[in-house]
Amino acid sequence: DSSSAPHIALLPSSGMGHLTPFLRLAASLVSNCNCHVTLITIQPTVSLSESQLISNFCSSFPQITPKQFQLLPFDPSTAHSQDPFFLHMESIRRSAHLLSPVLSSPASPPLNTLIIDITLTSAFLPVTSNLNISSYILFTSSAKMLSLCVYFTKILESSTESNEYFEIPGTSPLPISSVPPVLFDLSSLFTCHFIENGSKLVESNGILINTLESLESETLAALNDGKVVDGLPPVISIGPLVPCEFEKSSVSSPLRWLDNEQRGSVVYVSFGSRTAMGRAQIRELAVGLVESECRFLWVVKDKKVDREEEEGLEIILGNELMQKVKEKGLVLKEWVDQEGILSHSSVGGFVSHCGWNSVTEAALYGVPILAWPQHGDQRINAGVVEENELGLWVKSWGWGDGQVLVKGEEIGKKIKELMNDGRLKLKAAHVKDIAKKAIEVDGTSKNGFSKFINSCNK
Ligand code: BUP
Repeated sequence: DSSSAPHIALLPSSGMGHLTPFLRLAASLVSNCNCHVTLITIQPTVSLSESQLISNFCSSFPQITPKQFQLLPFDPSTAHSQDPFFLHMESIRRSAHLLSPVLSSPASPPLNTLIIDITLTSAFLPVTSNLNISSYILFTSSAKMLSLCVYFTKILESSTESNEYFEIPGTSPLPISSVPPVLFDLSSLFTCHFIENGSKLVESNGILINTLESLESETLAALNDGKVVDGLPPVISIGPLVPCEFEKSSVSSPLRWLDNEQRGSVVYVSFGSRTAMGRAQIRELAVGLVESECRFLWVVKDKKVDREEEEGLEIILGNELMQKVKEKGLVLKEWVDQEGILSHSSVGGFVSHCGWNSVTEAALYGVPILAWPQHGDQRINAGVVEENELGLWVKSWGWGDGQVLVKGEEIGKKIKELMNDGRLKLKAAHVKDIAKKAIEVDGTSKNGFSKFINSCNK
């Protein structure tokens, strides 16, 4: 009954890792829950992929109202970060007071909820109280990472921490070696946002999280039972958010190449939308892929922001290595249809940085992961992968900061191990079954959506 369906506005943050789950959520609210949806589109975006995805989304969903949110001019030298995505988040946060006028025009039905990206929480919660609407936060990473986010100030205050683990009540010990290194620099922009957002979460009406309940049931229970912090609003797991048709248009697809490969024989290699490995490590990875004796589909990124990519892979690898790579696999330096790849029957393994969206997609399609976390939340997410036996993780490979150069020979061996591990394949297939159930009627994701919609209508 769409007459009682709420009107919900969504405010995504910078980068594909944030925009993608927001648009999947928006699509689900419109198509499965009959909601009225307003999408706040931030101008300009950092990457080309973001503006392309927004435009594809808007043409696929004409019933959604896009509202442009033009950012104020911003001088990056006034913020403590070099990362274009974090700087963009800061610029959105500094423009927060401009959102009220954008949302206050009369709407039918009237707007009753704003879903805010976790990175923008503390700056935009006041907007929802001005407009007298509910506020929900979308947490785009794992529940384990959420537990760190809400508990982090307590860790800073406490003097009793061990040198090896952070103890977050009700959850398994978190190795300090998995904590995002940037959090040890209290003056960094990321850490300032993390602390402010984490401490303001209690003031929201609820937290939606793109995780699969059964992968993280213990952590979710601790969060919801008030064990981690007192007074946290409901944490509702709505994951895995499902990839949609609009993500496919106008992106190149190597699916035809995969059609000619044998079932489960290809390893897919990608480190997400914002990780550019150092060139020496890219070369070792190339050697590793060649030595793995597996067929591979490798997506290479040489620059953090796609607009800046210029050099062909020949320049990075040199002609001889490039030739060998081309004989054994398909290598691309462009945006690909990851969902199409992970759901293809020829793909049998995924070398991944463990960005949370990639982990949820691997779970949904039952593809075992070789975790190679590079920065941020990715070691914490790799821990979730390892605990659930959705993949392997060689912890000694370290962060992707260039301090450890992992040799090609070792990479090749691990990939071979990943692709020949029958037990892991079964485990991953089991996770896939659970993920499919979660999105069916009465599944944890479907029930999470109902709980959220019901609370919007109260
Ligand atoms: Br690259 C790439 N095609 O070529 P993560 C990524 N994706 O569809 P990240 C493509 O972008 P954060 C490509 O399926 C996933 O949904 C992929 O998000 C898609 O990692 C998304 O995995 C990438 O969370 O973001 O980009 O590093 O750092 O925010 O986790």
